[in-house]
Amino acid sequence: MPDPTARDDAKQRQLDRHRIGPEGANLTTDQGVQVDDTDNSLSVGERGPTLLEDFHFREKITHFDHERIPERVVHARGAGAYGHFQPYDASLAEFTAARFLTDPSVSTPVFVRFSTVAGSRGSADTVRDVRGFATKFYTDQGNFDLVGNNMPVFFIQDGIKFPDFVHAVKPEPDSEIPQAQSAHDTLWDFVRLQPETTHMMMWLMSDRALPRSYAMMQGFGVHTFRLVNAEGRGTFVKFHWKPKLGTHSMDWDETQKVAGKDPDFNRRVLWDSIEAGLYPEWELGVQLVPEEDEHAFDFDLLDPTKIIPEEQVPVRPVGRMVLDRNPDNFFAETEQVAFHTANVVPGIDFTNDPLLQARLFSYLDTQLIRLGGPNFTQLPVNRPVAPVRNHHRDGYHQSDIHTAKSAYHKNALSGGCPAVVSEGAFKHYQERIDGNAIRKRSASFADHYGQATLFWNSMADWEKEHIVAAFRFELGKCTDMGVREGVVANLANVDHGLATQVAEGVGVTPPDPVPGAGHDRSSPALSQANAPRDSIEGRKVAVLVADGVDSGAVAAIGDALVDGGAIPELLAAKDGYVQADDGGRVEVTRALSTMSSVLYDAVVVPGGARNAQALKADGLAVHYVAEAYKHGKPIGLLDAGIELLNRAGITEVRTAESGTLTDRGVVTRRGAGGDFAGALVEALAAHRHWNRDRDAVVA
Ligand code: HDE
Repeated sequence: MPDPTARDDAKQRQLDRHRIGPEGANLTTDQGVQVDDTDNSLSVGERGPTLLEDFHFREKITHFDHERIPERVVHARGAGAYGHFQPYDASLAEFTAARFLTDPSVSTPVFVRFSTVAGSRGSADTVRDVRGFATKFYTDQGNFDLVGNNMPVFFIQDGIKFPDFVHAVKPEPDSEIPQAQSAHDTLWDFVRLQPETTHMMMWLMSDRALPRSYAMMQGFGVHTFRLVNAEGRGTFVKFHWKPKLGTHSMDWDETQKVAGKDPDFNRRVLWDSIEAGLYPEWELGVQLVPEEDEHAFDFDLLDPTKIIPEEQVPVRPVGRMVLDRNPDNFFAETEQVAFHTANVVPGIDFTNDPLLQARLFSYLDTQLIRLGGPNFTQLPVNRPVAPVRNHHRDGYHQSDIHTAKSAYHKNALSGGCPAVVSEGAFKHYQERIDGNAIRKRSASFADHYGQATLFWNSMADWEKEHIVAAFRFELGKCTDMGVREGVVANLANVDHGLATQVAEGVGVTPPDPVPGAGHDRSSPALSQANAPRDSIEGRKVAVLVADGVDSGAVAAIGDALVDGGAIPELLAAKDGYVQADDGGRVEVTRALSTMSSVLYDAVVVPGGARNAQALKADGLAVHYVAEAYKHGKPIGLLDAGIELLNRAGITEVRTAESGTLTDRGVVTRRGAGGDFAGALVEALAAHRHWNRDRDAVVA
């Protein structure tokens, strides 16, 4: 159930002062003058020209004309929510002075924005892409922004290449095609010529690029940051978000279909789950590396194309974040929120990662144009809850009224205020740096393949199959054969088997093995096969019904799913209700035609001879079953409902003779025996079942 107390925090109280509703109000101009007609402009006679003096008309149109602001140059498509973060205990105090990470009595309000990277604001959610995972902590020591992604590495090592990378991945400049896709010549041309992209491309071709929901993906700060304790001692740190529901993905064919059936899929799931009180939750964790171990790894900690394997440095749990409130206004909050890697609080500092250093410049710079001047930090969503006092003045959209005569430091006229004090102030970490100005990448950044191989080696067989299929799809869309060849040649440095399989799929001669390439190390933490599979929370289940349905079975299945936090929906040929086998009515949630199997995590067909007969004759219902099978989803069938399997062309599955049986994630029951609902819940918690001949099914 929604916890109303969770919403009463310092940030929400601050936002309340800006929230305006229409209740009981009359329509006015922006000047507060009441308006008696907003449907007819002022004209000379009923059929004459419109008059310039119609200030209401002019104001209304002018405001409308100026409603749009530039979308983000990357991460334009996003969805956000408020919540709070709380540390478990004070154990991190040894490493950081940041109160919000070390005082377990402090609950810090947050705003999180999830996003895709390449697409425009109106593009589909479920495209193959990296997901942004940006968190603004409104701490009592100022705002801290953790502007992360759902993948722990990045495409490039130095921020100076970022415009090149983005120009390559965005739609091609002549035709502005394709939208929100990486499968095109310019991206892969960039990739083949920049081998440092290899590790990230392995992640992008994996199922990580197709998250089932934002609540089922990890988040990473990517760069190595620095924690600084009260004595000024630094410790290297990598930030991790681990989702309570585990890390789960969708099928590539499925995501492409969802992009048409419901382009708002991820945004909608986030919104609906918060409205339903199923609050998304993550655990914040840190990997800590003492400064003296800076050079103890076979990669450079400053290189953002590298992870620290969790087996080498475990992720230490720090606290919990829960998102429990949707925004009131998308534009005011989700669109105008401005994250910046430079927004740090005492106890957190930067490192010399050249990608991070570039970001420290870029975010403020882009926000100055996107949000129209330097006062965007005063926008309600961006305002810190910590007091803000300084000598910054004026500029577009200044909404504070500074009463002091003195806008300078030092002053005596305002009693020296605002005062510069040492206690509680941010103090930059004092790192000793000595060197010549030089444009040269360190040799310690040179290995572009070792961790790409580590990732590949760590994948389960089905994950490897998906990666090969993704490379084949992407390169298969490239029209330039040289691009295909270049990428395949590069992949030979990762794994010869991978390169060969990709080559065979895209009509390119398989490359020769690269001497010395590859190794046999792996990191089990990288595989989604090892994600927790103990919850069905948030999973949606389509229960197909027609007249004659076994209403007892429908109720029992529904109860078991709702108990576990899943969302069953009853779909029939038409909206309204169906007549159950016992003569009663079963309410229909939606018509089959308004939804699609790709919008559910499982499909269930209850028993009842007439029910099964009707569903078997309905091509759409049969398609739900076939397509769910193709996408590895659990399917539950009872008694006569089992007949839909054959009709859907699914022949390899063993079904129950009597009692309950699960085979390849298909749960069947004949008669009364066994725990059908329990078996279905188990199959649903397992998420997807890839041990099927999915290609044999027409869907
Ligand atoms: Fe960003 N990035 N980025 N980025 N980034 C932006 O800032 C940039 C990078 C990330 O929901 C922009 O306000 C540079 C890594 C997220 O509002 C821009 C470089 C990571 C978001 C920008 C990077 C990210 C952004 C566009 C290479 C993961 C969306 C609009 C040096 C750790 C935040 C804006 C939101 C947004 C620049 C690389 C994550 C242009 C120059 C690495 C989640 O400033």
